[in-house]
Amino acid sequence: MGDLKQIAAAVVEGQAALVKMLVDEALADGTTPSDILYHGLIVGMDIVSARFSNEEFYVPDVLISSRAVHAGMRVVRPLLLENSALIEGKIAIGTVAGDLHDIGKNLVIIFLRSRGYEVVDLGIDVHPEEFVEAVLLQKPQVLGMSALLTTTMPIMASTVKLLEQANIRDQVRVIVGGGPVTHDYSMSIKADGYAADARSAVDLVNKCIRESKEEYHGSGCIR
Ligand code: B1M
Repeated sequence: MGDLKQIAAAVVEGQAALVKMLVDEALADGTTPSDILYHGLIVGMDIVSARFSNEEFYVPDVLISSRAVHAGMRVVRPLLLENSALIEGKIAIGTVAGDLHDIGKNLVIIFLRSRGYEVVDLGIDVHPEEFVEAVLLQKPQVLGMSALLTTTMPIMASTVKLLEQANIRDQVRVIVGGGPVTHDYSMSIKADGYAADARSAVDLVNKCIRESKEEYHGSGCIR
């Protein structure tokens, strides 16, 4: 476990080259790619995520650590995919129409990708029709919407309604987040879940993906 602790520490310190070297060494020593991912890279990113939540780390720290985690992921991902050791899950996520704020959304994406999820970044200023199109074309298990303005939050409700009208609401878990969004709001628009920050967004997605695999129908991931 010594190597894995070093990998986690190097992720926290944001040392990309060191992470890659330690991952290569651990593989050469016979550590499994799955152990490297779950007991090294993800442990490191969980520490980063906790420090970010506690305001010990700021956005640039997260970006530097994310570069480091991705240096390791590039090595283990192909090996994990060979063995299907990654949790299979696809998330499409965007900032709603009229809203250009994407720093928070991008952090959520970083944490999700660090967990091994495939993320389709729909960008900013995404209209309900574009969210619906993404569900039809990309077939994600989870659709994420981010809003930072009180004036753009209603787009989340319009999107849920449009998914219903298109008869595809039960094909996807809808999760929402962003500054003015609350748990109560997510329930009022019949979303499946709300996350206050990037760390809880990953926990929520984990739960949604597990539920979607059990052909879960009806109420949402957090209710
Ligand atoms: Co704007 N802005 N802004 N702004 N801006 C806010 C949001 C504001 C609160 C500032 C204020 O007045 N105190 C205010 C909104 C008020 C309101 O409606 N409640 C505001 C305003 C009014 C505006 C303009 C209208 C200003 C103007 O032009 N008059 C304008 C609108 C432009 C538009 O979008 N159409 C505007 C513009 C901008 C900039 C372009 C200058 C810039 C955005 C740059 C960019 O994103 N590329 C900007 C910024 C940077 C901010 C503040 C200062 C910081 C936002 C941020 O990035 N936070 C913000 C004030 C503030 O929040 N303190 C403000 C850091 C980020 C890590 O946190 O985005 O909350 P956050 O994301 C978190 C969680 O919310 C959560 O996880 C993230 C990580 O932990 N989360 C999710 C986010 N999305 C999630 C999705 C999930 C789950 C969790 O699941 C799908």
